[in-house]
Amino acid sequence: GSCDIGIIGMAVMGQNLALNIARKGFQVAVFNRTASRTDELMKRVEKESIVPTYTLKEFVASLKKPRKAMLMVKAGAAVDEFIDKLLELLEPGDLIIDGGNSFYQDTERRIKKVEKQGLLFLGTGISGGEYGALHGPSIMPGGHEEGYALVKEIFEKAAAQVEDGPCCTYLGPRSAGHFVKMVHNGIEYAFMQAIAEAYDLLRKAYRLSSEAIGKIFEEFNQSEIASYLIEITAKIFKVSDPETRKPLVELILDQAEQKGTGKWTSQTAFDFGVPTPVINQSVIARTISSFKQERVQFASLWKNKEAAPINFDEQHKEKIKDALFVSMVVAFSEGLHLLKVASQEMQYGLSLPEVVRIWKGGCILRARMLNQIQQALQNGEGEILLFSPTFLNEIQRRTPKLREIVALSIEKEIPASVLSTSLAYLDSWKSENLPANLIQAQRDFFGAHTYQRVDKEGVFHTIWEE
Ligand code: 2AM
Repeated sequence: GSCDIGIIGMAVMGQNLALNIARKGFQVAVFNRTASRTDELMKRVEKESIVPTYTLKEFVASLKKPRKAMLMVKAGAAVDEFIDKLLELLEPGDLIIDGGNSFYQDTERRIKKVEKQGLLFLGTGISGGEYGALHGPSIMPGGHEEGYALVKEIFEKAAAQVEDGPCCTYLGPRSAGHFVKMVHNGIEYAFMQAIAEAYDLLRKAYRLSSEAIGKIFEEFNQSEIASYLIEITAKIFKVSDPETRKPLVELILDQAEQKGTGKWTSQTAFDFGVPTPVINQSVIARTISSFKQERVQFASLWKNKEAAPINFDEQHKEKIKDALFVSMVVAFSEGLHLLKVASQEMQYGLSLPEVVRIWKGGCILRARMLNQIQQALQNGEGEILLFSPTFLNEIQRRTPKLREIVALSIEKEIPASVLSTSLAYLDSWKSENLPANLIQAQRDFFGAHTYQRVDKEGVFHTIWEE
């Protein structure tokens, strides 16, 4: 065969990635279970650069050796099915790449299976949505380093480009790539929820119109919180429904869905003993939103009263921006903390400055503040980003504003659980004393779990009650 790489799975991400790679001068074989999607893609391209195939055998035969077969199919069973089928058709030395959002433990299992047969495997996170896939995503590969060498040129050319290089680098062995992508998505959940809460305050506490809110986000996107998610938020408020002419966002049912990457981040953080409350809370917020009917019912039982709106001025705008800044830094800090601990536990050997570098373009998390974060990590400032001298001042200066915004949400009875959790997280870290002494006493009381003392060495147990 003559193709430099083959892609299986011609949903939008797969199609766009194939087009992107083909445009960079590579020949790409494509395959999809349902042939119509392959045909759909072929209508979008100059022939030659993309070779449609209609059986897996034909797909494999069209690939140059060592063959590179990339899966862009739905995470889960479909990935296992294709790996099994490919293992029958490929040869030792060939490479299988999983470009989906696979759970890292699945990737651990798959890589063992693939390498047992002498083939190479890469578990690769890809972020950037449809647009990114076509114009340059952030690519997060992990697995066999020899495998990466086979696709380095293709991936690095297909990836988004920023001033310090392509947004793609080999991250580490086994599931390192999928782990990093999972955490990326966890942070993404937190950003989205923090932004949504800011929106909720703007519309409910200040009673601003969608149009006015859109303008505020547009301004935010010229500030230190400039980021892809702020940018698309500003754009969303500009779109109106063609039928009713109302802002479309106001007509969208307030039930958030999830595919699991945020939940996995939280579950994994619990497994590794890393506190990620803001990420956890953003998963919970989506889950609560899904109980729409129940919320409607409870709201009518509760008989909410509408509070009088507050006048909105520049100061309020600054406060909300500062609150978002702190929440965003906290979300990054939590995610990076998890990556740091996981890298040790899983022996990924992750370079956190490199992780942050490849998040600077292409991906959903791209944000102006990543430059500073990268700098702080390169300087080796602190185990936890919050502690870095670079961010300490930035956060300390803005936290009183976050506190005011959280106080406002409480007073106005508007849930802002991610913003308030960001604050509680900061307040916990900066507490020299937490009430865990009482927890220890309770544990010792009912379960003889023992405790340590602040004034002397040793392990103690007390008969608290005769
Ligand atoms: P389809 O077009 O044949 O449905 C995203 O859903 C992509 O994953 C699509 O390309 C889809 O193929 C593919 N996919 C999902 N489940 C699959 C399965 N069990 N077997 C093969 N392909 C699957």
